[in-house]
Parts: sequence; C-alpha cells; structure tokens
Amino acid sequence: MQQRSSTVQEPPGAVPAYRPTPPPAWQPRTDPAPLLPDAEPLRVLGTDAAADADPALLLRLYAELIRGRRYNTQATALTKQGRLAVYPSTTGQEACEIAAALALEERDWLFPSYRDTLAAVARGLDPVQALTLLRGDWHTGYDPHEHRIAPLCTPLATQLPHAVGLAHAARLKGDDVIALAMVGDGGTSEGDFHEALNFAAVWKAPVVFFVQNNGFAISVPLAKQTAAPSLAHKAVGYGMPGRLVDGNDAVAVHQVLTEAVARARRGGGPTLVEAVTYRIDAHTNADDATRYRAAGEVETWRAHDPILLLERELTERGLLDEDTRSAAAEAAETMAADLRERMNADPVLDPMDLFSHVYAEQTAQLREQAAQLRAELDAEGEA
Ligand SMILES: Cc1ncc(C[n+]2csc(CCOP(=O)(O)OP(=O)(O)O)c2C)c(N)n1
Repeated sequence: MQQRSSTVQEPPGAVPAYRPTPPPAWQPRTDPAPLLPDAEPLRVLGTDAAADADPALLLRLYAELIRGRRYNTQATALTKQGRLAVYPSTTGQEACEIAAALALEERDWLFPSYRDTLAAVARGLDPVQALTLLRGDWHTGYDPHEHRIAPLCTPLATQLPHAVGLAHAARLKGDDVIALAMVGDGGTSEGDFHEALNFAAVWKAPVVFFVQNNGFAISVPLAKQTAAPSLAHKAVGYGMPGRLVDGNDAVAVHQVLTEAVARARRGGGPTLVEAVTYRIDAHTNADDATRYRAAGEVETWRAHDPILLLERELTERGLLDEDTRSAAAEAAETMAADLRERMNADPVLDPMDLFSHVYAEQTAQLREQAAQLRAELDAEGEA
C-alpha cells in the first residue's frame, strides 16, 4: 500500500491543506476487568472452602434460618386467618434475608423492600412491628432511626436512592455508616435503580446494593425482564464491582456481603451483589403462581433449599446434634407463638394517628382534615 507523505510542500501563498490530526489515545476510564462478576455464582457449602467456615457462624446461621422459615410459615398462616392483609413470603430466600442482617453493624442502615421483613426481624426488630405495614395498621410501625431500618418500600427500587443519599451524607459528615439496600430482580428495571447506582459510583458512596434474583417479578420471569448476561453485570456500566453468589448458600451470601460492606467501610465505594435464589411461594397470598410456572421447577429448587444445604454441612462436620436441632426448633416455635398471640389481638388504633408523622410540620389541608375528623369522632362519641 502506498504511504502518504506527511511532509507535503505547499506552493507559496496557497491556503494550507487540511491535515487530519489523530485524536488523543483513547483509554478506558476504569479497567472493566476487575469489576466483572465471576462466571458462576459463588458457592461455599458443599465445596472444599466450607472447611474454613467458622463453626460458630454456621450454628448462628442455622438457628436464624430455622427461625426465619418459621416466621415465614407463621406470617403466611396469619394472612389466612385475616390477621395480616398481605404477606410477601421469603420461604426459600431466608439465607439472603439473614445474611443481609448479619453483615451489618448496629450503626449501619438497612433499606428493605416490602419483601424483606425477615431481614428486619433478623436485625432485631420486633416481628409484630415488622408486620405492621402489611397488617394495614399505622404508618411504618417502628421508628426507623431507633433501629436503623428504613421504612419498607413498596414503590419498587425507591429505597435505593434513599440509601445512597443517607450513605453519601454520612460520609460527608465523617460518620462510619454503611447502607445496605435490598431490591428484587424486577426492581432492577426501574429508573431509580440506575440513578442510584450511578450516583453511588460517582460519589463513591458507602452502599451495598443487594439484588435478590428470585426468578420472578410477580408473574414475569427474568428472561422477559432483561437481556443482560446477569444482573451483577449491570454494575460494570456504572464503574462498580458486580458479584454473583448462590443465594441459597447462607455462608457464601454472608461472605460476599461482609466483603462488600468492608470494602464500602474502607472507602472503596459501592458494590452490586446479585444473589441467585428462588421464590418458593407465590408473589404474595393474593397471587396464584400455578398460573405461570410449572410445579417441577419449584421442586428442583426445593432440593436446593438453604436449610438443607446448611444442615448437610453441619451434619458432615458433626456439629448438628439433637440438642442443637431442638433448641433451634424451640426458639422458632416460641417466636411464632408470641407472634400469633399478639397478632390475634385487635390493635387499639386512634384514627387521629392518620395525621401524625406525615410531615414534620402539618400542612393547612391536613390540619383542616384532622379538625373535621375530630369533630366527627366527637359527634359519634356523644351519640
Ligand atoms: C414503581 C412500581 N411499579 C410497579 C409496582 C407493582 N409491583 C409490586 S411487586 C412487583 C414485582 C417486583 O418484583 P421484584 O422486584 O423481582 O421483587 P420480588 O417481589 O420478586 O421480591 C410489581 C411490579 C410497584 N410496587 N412499584
């Protein structure tokens, strides 16, 4: 091929010919390779790595999983008795819920979705308070500041920008606080998910985004939701690491979340964790999952149950004797009996509470409506 001369002689007085100059050498702004998730979800249980797991942690996870499963069955039963308006079960997802709670320090914040009451309970919230919203009672049901658990968010993914704002503010103030925000696979299609990830990465906010990919957004399977190689891959586009983990392996989820929290705490910025799990029950008690999925699929996942996986490991290491089993079962039963009894009592509600805690300062309209309700209640009282 003929080479072009770079030293063309211009005739005197001629307009210089246009000579294209090469653009500055292009470099990726961030090397994407270290941000990419592993090719397969991380597993610890049933692998050689399980031998390194601390027995105390395994036993703690076991007791929490047993209690978590019992909490799920009890809450579901309460919907059938009309004591709970709606319950989005986390049966089969307990490893994710428990690990999320255990990965945080007391001073950190949890940002749950409507499905994550178990994570709140595992963090120490009273189960009755955790279920208040789903019962249709008074506002959030607990003081978010006291427990460092943000209100359960029903509008999908709205908890994510809240988490970023809190974590960024904490960092500006010099407070050692991490925010862990939970979201479902469907929630990753919301604009709030993308905006939250973008701001978090640009600001290096101390946030962990924890996606529980349970296969479905109500009846919509993941394949109809996204064409991405995995949800963890979405992290790379924002410049943060994406991690993929087996969501039914309590030890693996605990490990990945603990590492992501530690990274955020030392100023490394946000991480997106995708836990691959499965929603064993219907979306809520108001949904019929048999209309959109085959029973065989559910059975395949039951064989990969988080409790089964952990029990196998504990048994192999000689850590699961009868006493341990019955102590865990008894503690779970005590919690369920207490929950049942307290949820069976009709709550004493003051209709005037409708107007409390809506705004820091009540608006004129709210004051007017409150006065109207007060007058109606007084008139009823006199009748
Ligand atoms: C902004 C918004 N759009 C739609 C809904 C209705 N909705 C409630 S739950 C849900 C599915 C969410 O699925 P996913 O994020 O995968 O979480 P999962 O319920 O499986 O935990 C939808 C579409 C909503 N709550 N908020």
